[in-house]
Amino acid sequence: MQGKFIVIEGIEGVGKSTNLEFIRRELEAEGKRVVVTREPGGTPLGEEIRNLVLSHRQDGMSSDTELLLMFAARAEHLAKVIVPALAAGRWVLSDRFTDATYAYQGGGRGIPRQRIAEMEAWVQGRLRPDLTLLLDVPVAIGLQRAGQRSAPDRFEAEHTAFFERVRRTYLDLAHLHPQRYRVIDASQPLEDVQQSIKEVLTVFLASV
Ligand code: Z5A
Repeated sequence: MQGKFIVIEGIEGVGKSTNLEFIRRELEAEGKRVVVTREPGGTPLGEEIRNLVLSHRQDGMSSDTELLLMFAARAEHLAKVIVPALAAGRWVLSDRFTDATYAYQGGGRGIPRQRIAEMEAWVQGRLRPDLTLLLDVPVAIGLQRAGQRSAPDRFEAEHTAFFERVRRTYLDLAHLHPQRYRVIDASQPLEDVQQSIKEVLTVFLASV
């Protein structure tokens, strides 16, 4: 049987990495075989692209170049990891996917939505996540949580207004795709966030 594709999204610092392991454990406790992966990245080539797009060596990269690199990494990720895993009945749990492109390159950089939709159709065909967990926090909280770490990468160095547009785009996407989106208030204490995630997973698992 085909596996399921779950994606976790949100602005930086919302707690995606923190909650990824929690979700993996919940799914494995239900007997699912889980592949945990991330974007950009998830393959050797994709990780090289990740280094390119995050690095300050590439400050000034054009928005279209950035868009194409995100989809190049994604094409490799789909071909080498996501599609084979789903076909083998595994559940794929990804830290970000194409909605990050709508949010960052679309909302953040201003690339027209239609152009991203064309690339999405070309690279993915009809493959979309079965469930998207959007961890939502006000930008100030996300930046404050992320700011406790090392030097900011090329995206993290953006201004608050950029992240406000990214957050707005994610919330718009959740409104546009209510069948697969679940929005979690990630400004709550971690135990409450994980309780909310658990409730969403319980309903999802019962529905598949
Ligand atoms: N990008 C793009 O532009 N286009 C695309 O198509 C794709 C990606 C796929 C890399 O992503 C960049 O790529 C990203 C968008 C771009 N840039 N940005 N910004 P990434 O996902 O690897 O990087 P990130 O978003 O910067 O992730 P992050 O900063 O590591 O955030 P996180 O994983 O969501 O947060 P965390 O590390 O789990 O938590 C941050 C801190 O908060 C940590 O100390 C936790 O202990 C703490 N935390 C977590 N939850 C809580 C709660 N509930 N309360 C209190 N403290 C908490």
